[in-house]
Amino acid sequence: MSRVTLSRYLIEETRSNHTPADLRFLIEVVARACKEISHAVSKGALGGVLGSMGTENVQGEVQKKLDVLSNEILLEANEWGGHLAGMASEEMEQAYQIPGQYPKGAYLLVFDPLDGSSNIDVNVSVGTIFSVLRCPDSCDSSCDLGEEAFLQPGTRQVAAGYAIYGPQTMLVLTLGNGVKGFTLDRELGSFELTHDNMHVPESTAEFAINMSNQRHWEAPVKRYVDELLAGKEGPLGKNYNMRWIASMVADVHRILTRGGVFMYPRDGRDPSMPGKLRLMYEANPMSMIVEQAGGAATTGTQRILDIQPTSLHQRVPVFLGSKEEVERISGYHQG
Ligand code: AFP
Ligand code: FBP
Repeated sequence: MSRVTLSRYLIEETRSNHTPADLRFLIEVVARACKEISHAVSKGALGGVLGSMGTENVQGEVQKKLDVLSNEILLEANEWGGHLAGMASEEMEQAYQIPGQYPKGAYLLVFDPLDGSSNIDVNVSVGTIFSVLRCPDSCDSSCDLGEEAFLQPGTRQVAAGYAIYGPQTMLVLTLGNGVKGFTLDRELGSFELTHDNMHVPESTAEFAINMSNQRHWEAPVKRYVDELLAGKEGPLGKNYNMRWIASMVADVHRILTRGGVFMYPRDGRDPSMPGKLRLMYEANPMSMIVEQAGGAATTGTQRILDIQPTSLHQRVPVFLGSKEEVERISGYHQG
């Protein structure tokens, strides 16, 4: 059987599902940037990319060299092509304006350039997460793009994906009709379709949560995790296994591959911080992917994709993965 590259997949999508040509171009450019990031990640100490920059991002987190480099790679790759009206990144306080010498396009690109950055220096999987929205009509080519243009619920995403830089580099993508996984062929330099129909099994026996925060969780989360830990002897009647990679990309990739539930709940320590994960850069794109793969994603009380964002760097509690488990968690929140 002939191999299906990302380019071929996108061209066929244009023909059969009328994916616009500029969206196709956008995805190709993002994929090329991810190849460059993958290359930098794989060089590690040899490329001088490990360690911190000594700066903090808008979230008050110490920036790693690779955080900053990946951000620059994505900005530079995407600013000139004429397909974007603007970009927003987890690493930048404000929206990125397309420089005046380039034309503007119909889309907005939102990304977390390097997710799981605590893993970089210890040689464990990291990733890039991205989300594509349409720019509201009110922003024409002459306007300076404000934060409001980006504040659209996740249901409006026209595409979402992530690249995982692990033993293999993969690009996982949804254009709103299922989830496809492409593996980077390093010799050819192209992403090849290897996972045609990624699907999250409805039920699971695996969960992912940072257990060190247990004492700060709310009652429904405590109850649910206690039941998981009780195993066969508990009310759920089966043994569960636990995995925590500290990179949402890697944890979600495992769930897309063999099922499971991923949780980053609200934390009682700081009432002004409803969870750790960012709605626009992490929760929305991952929720679209998981839903497109037959799973579910909620804050406990609301479907994540329905949230009307109020700010670019907003945080939300996240429970996503196998439907049965996510529904149980939602039920406990309602109860
Ligand atoms: P970064 O955005 O700093 O890379 O953090 C990644 C992340 O938000 C998410 O990918 C992980 O699931 C989570 O942090 C890990 O958090 P812990 O530090 O609580 O393990
Ligand atoms: P494999 O030999 O099957 O790869 O197992 C690996 C391993 O022995 C250790 O690398 C790892 O610490 C452990 O299993 C993980 O075990 P658990 O499933 O209990 O988390």
